[in-house]
Amino acid sequence: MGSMIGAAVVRKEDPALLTGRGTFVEDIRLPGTAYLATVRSPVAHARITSIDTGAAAVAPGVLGVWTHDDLPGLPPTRSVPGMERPCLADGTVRFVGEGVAVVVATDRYLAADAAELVEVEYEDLPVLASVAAATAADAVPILPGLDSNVVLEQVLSATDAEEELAAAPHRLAIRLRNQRCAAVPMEPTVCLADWQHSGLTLYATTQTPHHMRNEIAQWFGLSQEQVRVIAPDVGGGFGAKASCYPEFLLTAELSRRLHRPVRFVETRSENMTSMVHGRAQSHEVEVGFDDDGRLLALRVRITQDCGAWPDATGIGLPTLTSFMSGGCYRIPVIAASFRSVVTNTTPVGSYRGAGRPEASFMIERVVDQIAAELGRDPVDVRRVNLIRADEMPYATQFEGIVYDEANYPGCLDLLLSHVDYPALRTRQAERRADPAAPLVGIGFSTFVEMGGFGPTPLFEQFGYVGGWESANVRLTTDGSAVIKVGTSPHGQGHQTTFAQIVADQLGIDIDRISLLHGDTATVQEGIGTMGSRGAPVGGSAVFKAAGKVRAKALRIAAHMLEADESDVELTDGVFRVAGTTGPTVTIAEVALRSLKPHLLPDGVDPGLEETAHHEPSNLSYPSGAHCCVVEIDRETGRVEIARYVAVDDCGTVINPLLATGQIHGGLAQGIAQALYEEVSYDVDGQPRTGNLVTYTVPAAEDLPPYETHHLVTPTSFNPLGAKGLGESGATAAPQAVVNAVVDALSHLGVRDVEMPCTPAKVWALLNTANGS
Ligand code: MCN
Repeated sequence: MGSMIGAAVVRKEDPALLTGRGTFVEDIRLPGTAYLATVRSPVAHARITSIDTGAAAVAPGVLGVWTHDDLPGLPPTRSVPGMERPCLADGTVRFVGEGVAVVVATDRYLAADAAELVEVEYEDLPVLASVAAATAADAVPILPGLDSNVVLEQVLSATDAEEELAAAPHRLAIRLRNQRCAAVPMEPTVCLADWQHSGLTLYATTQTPHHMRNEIAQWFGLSQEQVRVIAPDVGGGFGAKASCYPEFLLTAELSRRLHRPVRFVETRSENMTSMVHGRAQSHEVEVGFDDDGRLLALRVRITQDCGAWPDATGIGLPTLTSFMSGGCYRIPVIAASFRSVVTNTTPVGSYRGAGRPEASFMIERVVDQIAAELGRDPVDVRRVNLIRADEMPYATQFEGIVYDEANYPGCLDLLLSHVDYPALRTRQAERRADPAAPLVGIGFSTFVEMGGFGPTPLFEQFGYVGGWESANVRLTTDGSAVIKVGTSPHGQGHQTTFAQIVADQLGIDIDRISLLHGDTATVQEGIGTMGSRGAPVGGSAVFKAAGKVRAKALRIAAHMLEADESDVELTDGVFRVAGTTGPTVTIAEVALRSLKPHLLPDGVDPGLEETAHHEPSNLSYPSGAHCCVVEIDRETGRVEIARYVAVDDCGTVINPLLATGQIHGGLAQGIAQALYEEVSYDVDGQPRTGNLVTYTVPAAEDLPPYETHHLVTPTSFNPLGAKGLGESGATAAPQAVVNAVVDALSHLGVRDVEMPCTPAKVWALLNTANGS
């Protein structure tokens, strides 16, 4: 058996998932389960003048109807202190979709029918559905007890960079918008609460079961041991399942009151207004540069629309955007600041990349605009600014933000070796000269992002216990291995990835290695899956635990072989004295021996089971260079991606097959943001994109085949050398696409196209610029 790290092993989890034999929350059946349906506000901002639950309460199958006032003592969901969101509206509704009442019935459909019978009367309040409206001079404060809708304002740099900007030979002011997106996981929010005398079991679609357990225990005044949170198979989360949703608490509380399990299954339309949205930032940028396009100073003022209630996962995101605002470039001075504004819209939280794609989009659009201003090639402008490999680790001006080993110019070189750039420029010129042909545009994105969240001091700002991850590896007497890990995958393939790490350490066949995760009763402490931390942090914990098992197994094997420990080696699951053909013992024999205390060396405890925590000493910073080639139909303005080439550096690639899948998924979301998706509201705060007819998620045929390549620069900050990867595609793609679209239209004087670059927008530009 060769090394399993780097092997293209097919996903162990797929046979079950592809044959409908996965176990999702909705598949879990408990006798006597009742169903909860939420009555949601149809208006964006109003005082509730009355709620009549009478008709609903006597509807068939109904077990009860509750409003905020009927549930005194039910805690709010966690957020910024003083701005906690109640589980049900507390007399005022603040966005369309906010829960006003809940109905529990014996059947899901009876609950839904009864919910429609709840009569709510509203007295309209002024609707502030945009940052502009919420920050207008006469805007009423949306949240109680505040005198403004700006809920957080922070300056992250000691300088405003004005001196350097003023001294720069060139200066540009640029406004950019990163539109609001929806996560749209295949499985919406689902939970099932079962409150027994011994405590609460909550099955939930969450990325962070231990964190959820800790919070719920605290809210209900229970010990952590009395709360068991289980995240079984989870159908995608993309960051949005790191939030705690009101229904998690409501089902728990109502299970307690009704003495029976209570389930909630969100509909797709509910999901579009109830699940946190992502991005929703705008940037005012000023940049100073010289004649070569060398960046001299950058000032970015970020405005975040955080929706009606600041979500715990959303409020810190502009900080991350600020940290990453310099991208992979050497910029002497950066001035970053932000403000977060509440509006009468769905709360904004983490969404694939969470704060870093916004930074990457900003700086990559800025670099392209500098190139356009100077009439230089965007690749050349990137080259003069990229931080070199010999400058790593590179300390940015933000304390604690230190880029690890990487080769940004190397990624660009590798990309260009796969793209015949001069030929593309020739094709572009030919197409421009032929009015019947589609326009061609070429866009680049050289990017760096943050993965591998911790370390603890950084990560605990987001409310988590720590930034470490834990793993336990146990050998059973048949020589199989069981891993328990604190990450909670929801599509990333940890079953396979972590089994590879253990297989590599212990020489056990991958089919004999299983993974337990997502259950706080069986898994030791854990943090969860977000911030692309599975491979670098969770994987490193698995690596360490397996290493401890290996060391102990080696000691037992040496005893069995009557050899000195330092002479014994483990190859393909077999221990022998190195360099000899003499006696051997297998890992299974050692595992069996480990539970026969009388046959163990002195001082060795029985069993082969070890736990390890990995606390990263730094984040990991995945990077890469992507190129997108678009063709634009001059008649319709439709943008088609003709080619997409991605070079990524995630350090050691644990599984190239899964890594490629992660890139593909991220690219799909990044391209979707660039071309198709946007959550929007009208002035009354009514969602215009409340379902999948109006919110245009691309289909497979809308997406191109991807060409992916890896440059491997292992990080020295964890034992695997692996950086995170799960968010890279979504971080890199939007600007590669937009840069290509703008490039295609650049001969018409177009400098920017706002995302999403819809046919209507592009068509209008083609026509006003008289380019058809
Ligand atoms: N991998 C690898 N080598 C590396 C890094 C990663 O082979 N050096 C592979 C491994 O198979 C690993 C997977 O990529 O299991 C993802 O690893 P990592 O980048 O560490 O990310 P996480 O496991 O922490 O996953 C979280 C990340 C995030 S933050 C979002 S959002 C996201 C994503 O992963 N949401 C996803 N990928 C998703 N994929 C699916 N199918 N569904 C989601 O909701």
